[in-house]
Amino acid sequence: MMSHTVEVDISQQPSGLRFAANFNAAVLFIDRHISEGRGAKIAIQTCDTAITYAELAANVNRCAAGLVRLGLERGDRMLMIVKDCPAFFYLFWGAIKAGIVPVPLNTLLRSNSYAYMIDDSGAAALVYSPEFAEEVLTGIAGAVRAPRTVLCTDGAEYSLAALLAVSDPEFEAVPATADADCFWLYSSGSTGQPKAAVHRHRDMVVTSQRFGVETLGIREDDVFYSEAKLFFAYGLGNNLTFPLWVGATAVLNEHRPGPSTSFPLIKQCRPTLYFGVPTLYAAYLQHFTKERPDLATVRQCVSAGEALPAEVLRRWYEETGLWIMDGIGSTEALHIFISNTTGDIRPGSSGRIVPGYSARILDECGAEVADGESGQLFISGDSTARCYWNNAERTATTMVDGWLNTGDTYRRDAQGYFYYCGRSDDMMKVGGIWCSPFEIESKLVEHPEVVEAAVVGRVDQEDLVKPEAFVVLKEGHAGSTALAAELMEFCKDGLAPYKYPRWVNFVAELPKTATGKIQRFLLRPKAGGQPANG
Ligand code: 3UK
Repeated sequence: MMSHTVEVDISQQPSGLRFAANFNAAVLFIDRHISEGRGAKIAIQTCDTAITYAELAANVNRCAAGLVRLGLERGDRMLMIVKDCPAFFYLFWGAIKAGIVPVPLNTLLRSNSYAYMIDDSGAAALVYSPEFAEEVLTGIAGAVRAPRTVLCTDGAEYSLAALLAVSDPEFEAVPATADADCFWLYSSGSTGQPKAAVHRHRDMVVTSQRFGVETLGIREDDVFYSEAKLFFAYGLGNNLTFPLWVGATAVLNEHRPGPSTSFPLIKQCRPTLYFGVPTLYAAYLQHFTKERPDLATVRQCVSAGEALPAEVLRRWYEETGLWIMDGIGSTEALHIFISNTTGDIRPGSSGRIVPGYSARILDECGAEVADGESGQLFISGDSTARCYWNNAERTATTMVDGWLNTGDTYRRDAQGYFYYCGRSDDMMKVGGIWCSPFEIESKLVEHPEVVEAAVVGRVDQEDLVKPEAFVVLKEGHAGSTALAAELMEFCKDGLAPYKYPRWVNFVAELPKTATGKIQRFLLRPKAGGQPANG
């Protein structure tokens, strides 16, 4: 078995991660723990089960063997619409071990998005949790070319559970290299069509070591709890790669995060590291008068996904005695590349560059700006995606000479602290998840009374961004509170639930350029329409 392992030289910090010529990440993140004597330790904890490292390794092998038996081959893509549960781990690592490329998808999406991703990826297989059957099966029906193999994790006759039951618990990792393609993650674009960031075997090692170990200080005795789900790059790092890198324990919540599902689990599993998003920190603060989570064992809270308003940070500290470490990451970079650190938390700042990464802030001409001035943030580091799948144009504009254009406007002060100043495009983050104005506008104009619509980000009383719609109605129709409510419901029905506009304004016309392009920036309540921190 160990012939496929790697030597990652983690003694050479921060300069040298050395990968063996033959490198399959699954050996390091899964099998290593058996050879290092962690077989009996709990790797995954849920509200009703605990999976040891030995069980995890055996099920990863069964999954790899089972997928191969189903006819999946090296390089084939396997879409995963799977809730946070042990099967997510078996599928993700089983695929990687067999040289199959897992592609975890956002489980909140609708069938048309799944249909698009099935066709865009040319996936050979798709695995889903029974909870998502309706949207997933409709998506498959709507795709031009359905995946050859479709598997439900359990509950169905032809299920992953049944496959594991008849598969071998031993599996030799397929030879790979640190630079070989390993897994993909989709990221949304401003025109609404998502694009897949292609990540390599080494990328998870780099994020686990650079941000996990060297910045956050993750350890073997940690218990990880992530409110962000595993299908986000943020959640995938927090709860899947980081714990498995140091041989720690991950706590999984298969339900939507919120006081009723998270608080009992936190009480039961006693995490030491807590990963949230600004929207949830703010929502929990609102809820504190009724009920509080038991954070007695937590030594560090982390936030990412969107800017953490300074006020939320301060109030969380007042209420819990815990500082939140805000950091910016992206799907393309895989995890956090600029971050605050324990003992050095600057409210309103994203912190400083994470070791192993470099940042440049450029003006429109591509020249580096002076300290204190804002510009486009570019970063480089060893965990950035090789390319976007099947999209040479976006690859060429986003990944330039080893630098990744983050699409964010930032400024850096003389001490090296970075301050978020908004997006450079029209995209917005709602609850840490991408929201394309174009997608919401397209939905609104499907309504029989709507002629056209423009959507922008507006900050709410918590300083967090939510979509706001400006709608032009057909002649003879008048705006009303009832119609505004109807349009919100209409959007909730056809879009991922977090994407509906929280405010609807009826207007006579929309501001347009001479070429007819909507000038969304003229509709934004203030420059950038972004949180007023920093
Ligand atoms: C925004 C932030 C200000 C920013 C992510 C941690 O969010 C993640 O990845 P996505 O691809 O989005 C990336 C974009 O989100 N953003 C994220 N964090 C912050 N803006 N302050 C922050 N702290 O626009 C960025 O370009 O969904 C976060 C780890 C892994 C991730 N993928």
